[in-house]
Amino acid sequence: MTAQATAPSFSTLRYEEADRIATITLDRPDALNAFDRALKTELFAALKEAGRDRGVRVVILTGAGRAFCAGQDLRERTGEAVPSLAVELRERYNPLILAMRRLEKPIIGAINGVAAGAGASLAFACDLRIAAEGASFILAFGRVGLVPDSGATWFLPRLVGLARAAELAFTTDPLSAQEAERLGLVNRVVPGDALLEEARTLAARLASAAPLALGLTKRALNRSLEVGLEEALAYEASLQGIVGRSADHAEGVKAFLEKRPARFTGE
Ligand code: T3D
Repeated sequence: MTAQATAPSFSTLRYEEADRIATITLDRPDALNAFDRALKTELFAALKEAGRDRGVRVVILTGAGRAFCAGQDLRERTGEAVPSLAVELRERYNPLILAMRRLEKPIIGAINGVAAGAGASLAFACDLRIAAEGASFILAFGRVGLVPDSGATWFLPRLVGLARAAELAFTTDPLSAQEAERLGLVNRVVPGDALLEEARTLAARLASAAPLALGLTKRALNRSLEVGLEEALAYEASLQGIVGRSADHAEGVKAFLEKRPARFTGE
């Protein structure tokens, strides 16, 4: 266990860093961690911090209390001062989702409870999802007369197929963690009290892998969703040209031949 680094301070989330893992905990439990303006701003800043800090190799994203995230804070959507939702998405939610996909470090969503609306989108934007037994996903947008946003219409058909995505969006019925696992939307389901330990165990494994290779793998997987096979093959070759010259590749080969675990430095 390494000493905990000095973490930036936030008011709507907790940012903790230890053992090369940054854990971001959405921390507005009384509102089921719904996104108010401050949480969106701070989550964006926390992701930037995780990207900037070379000591961080993996991010865990979770929620405080009984929910993961209940989406947009609807208390901000009453009265005179309701902003244009198009502007809100362009300026706040969309940069957040893009920051998650562009962060070249794995993000593990530890889905501790309900993930609704943009909270579900946030879960979908993680690279891997481990869900607590009592967690659920709700495309709640339709319940308040909105369309799925923050990437939900993009991620969900790719994760579970078009028909399932349409059903979840049209009906807004909750999807249980168990059903989500069956559909391949979550990687595994664990008892609630084991969730963070499971996420940390997985994060520790990823934190000992070669960071450059992991980051470029995420980049290639992102890109694979947009391109044909020929372009994907060409891209893999160009990325392999980069990592093939890395000290970590040399170390991985050396460690294999010496029959010992590799010590990757990110160089
Ligand atoms: O607006 C834009 O910028 C566009 C982008 C939109 C993106 C979106 O996310 S739209 C969808 C917004 N989210 C929702 O519609 C979900 C609303 N919440 C719920 O449907 C339910 O709370 C849940 C199904 C998530 C959980 O239900 P339950 O019965 O377990 O809890 P509850 O009693 O409804 O909620 C507990 C408390 O959290 C309660 O506060 P109180 O009465 O104890 O003081 C409730 O008001 C609060 N809460 C839950 N969700 C939100 C919320 N407060 C503000 N905003 C919320 N989204």
